[in-house]
Amino acid sequence: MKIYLDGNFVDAADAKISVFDHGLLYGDGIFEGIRLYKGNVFRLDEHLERLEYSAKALMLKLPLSRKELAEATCETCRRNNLTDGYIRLVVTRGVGDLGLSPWLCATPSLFIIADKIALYPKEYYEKGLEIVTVATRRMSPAALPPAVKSLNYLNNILAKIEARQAGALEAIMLNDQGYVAECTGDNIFIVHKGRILTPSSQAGALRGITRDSIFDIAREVGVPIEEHDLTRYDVWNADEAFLTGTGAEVIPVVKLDGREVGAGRPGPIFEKILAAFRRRVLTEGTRI
Ligand code: PXG
Repeated sequence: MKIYLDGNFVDAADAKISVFDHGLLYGDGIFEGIRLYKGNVFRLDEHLERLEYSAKALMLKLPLSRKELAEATCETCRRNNLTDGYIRLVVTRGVGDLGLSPWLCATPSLFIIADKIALYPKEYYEKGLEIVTVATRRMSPAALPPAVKSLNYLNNILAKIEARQAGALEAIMLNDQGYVAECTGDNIFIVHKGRILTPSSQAGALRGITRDSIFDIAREVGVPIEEHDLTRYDVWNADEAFLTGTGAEVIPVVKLDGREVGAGRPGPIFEKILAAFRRRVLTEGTRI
């Protein structure tokens, strides 16, 4: 496997980052997880735009332009003869002395891994996920804007541990006001009386690229969709619920906190959305 690392393609065994990199020492860095479908990098431009927004928020200067980043991403796929897979693009603050200050780091590092993806087991796409709400809250925007896709995922990792301890594969995280924010690595949607509802980024949801595509799909299939504050009660009493993310794609939720959601099986609006999503992943984006 060839990894893009700061302008060069190196073998995976040689793709190494310094122990003085602030991405490792402080989680000072950003990333994107991107999907490749039959030679199409899904919504690459949108991913790179979000990367630029994350960089701006952290006052991190990206080492390449958007066009150059796109080219490096596609070239990484080509070098690995990959037509389907998962791309991880990471920008770290770079090497610096010990000490928090980002100004100690002269040059950011950029690496791109293009690899296979491990999805949720197939059966969950057919029968749906049973998830739980966990005690760990989504980071408050007053502490760190949740829209920044940073290398600080401990908050979500604590929630993931709680989910596993409760026997669930995914968990809902609430924001500090107690409203539903999102899951540990996925956005959440519910269907209520024919409308699709999802928490806003102000409520703590990452502006997911898959989430964005659901807005376009809902318009295409003629189902009203809007951002709305949601409580656990709203999800318990929804007709349908589903999660979206680059890794998970679109996956149904049939139980939350022991309560069946809707009929306890994937619903008709979910099925419609999923079918449209499967069509779009082959056409929306950038050919490698
Ligand atoms: N919320 C959070 C907190 C995420 O990390 C999403 C929502 C969905 O966004 P996209 O843009 O992917 O539709 C994410 C992204 C993993 C993994 O290994 C998950 C994500 C990113 C990277 C790795 O589970 N989810």
